[in-house]
Amino acid sequence: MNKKVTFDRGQMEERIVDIYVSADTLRDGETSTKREKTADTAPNNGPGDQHSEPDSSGKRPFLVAAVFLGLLCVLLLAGIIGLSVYYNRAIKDSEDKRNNLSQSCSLYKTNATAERDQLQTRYNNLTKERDQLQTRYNNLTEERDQLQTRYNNLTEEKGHIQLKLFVIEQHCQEGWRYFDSSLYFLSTETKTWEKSRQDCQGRGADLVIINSREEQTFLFNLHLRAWIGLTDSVTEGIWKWVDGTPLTTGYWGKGQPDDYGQEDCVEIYYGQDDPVKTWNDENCHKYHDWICEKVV
Ligand SMILES: [Ca+2]
Ligand SMILES: [Ca+2]
Ligand SMILES: [Ca+2]
Repeated sequence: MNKKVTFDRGQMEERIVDIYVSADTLRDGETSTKREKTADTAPNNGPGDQHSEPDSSGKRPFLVAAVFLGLLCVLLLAGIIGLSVYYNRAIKDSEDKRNNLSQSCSLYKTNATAERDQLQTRYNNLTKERDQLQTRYNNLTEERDQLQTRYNNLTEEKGHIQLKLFVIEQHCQEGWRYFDSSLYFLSTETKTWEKSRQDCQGRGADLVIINSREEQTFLFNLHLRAWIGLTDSVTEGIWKWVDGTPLTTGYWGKGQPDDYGQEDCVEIYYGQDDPVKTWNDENCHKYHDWICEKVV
């Protein structure tokens, strides 16, 4: 029995040994051999020695675990410290980048503001220059329009003058006289006042109307006794020109008009010394030369 027990204990110890061998496979083979020898000699020892060996081997796993846990804790602590350092460095780098970015933004904002102010100043100057140019353009446009109007008027006047010169030249070739914008036809025969007027109208004119002292003098210097376009045949004493206008200034000769024997038509004659006192009212049926006038 004892052997059996011992044998059984031996088996048990062998199993225990096997367990520790498995746990200490990383240890060297010498130590394992010693344990096996010890297990082989264990049946020769007393009961007290057989119980002390298993107790010493049973504490080692816990020691290994403690060491392992300690190492694990050290590794964790080192990892935490490393992460903390990395985190702090990352935060510092981030703050540095943010500060740099903030400084860059501030500088960019300052430059952008200065550039914007310069552009605004240029814009204001260009706007002012544009307004001045617009004002000059408006003035030049107005001046151009005025010059264009003057040019048109001068062109029109030139046309009138050319036409007037053509008419004057043509009439002068036909024996008419020109004075102060009027053409005068001097008859070469005698007729009554009414027939004389019809002759003038047939020439596109009428008996002369004396409008000024200068015209009176001009006619006086022609040394003619001739009918002029003045009559009071409608109302005695109310002298009117052939265009219907009333007489305002008359160049009557001395004692005229006298309506001697009903004289209702007027002649100009040159037998006086004073050129502005040469008119006489005369019988309209008498024959005299006549003077036609055409205003050009
Ligand atoms: Ca006249
Ligand atoms: Ca009369
Ligand atoms: Ca008379």
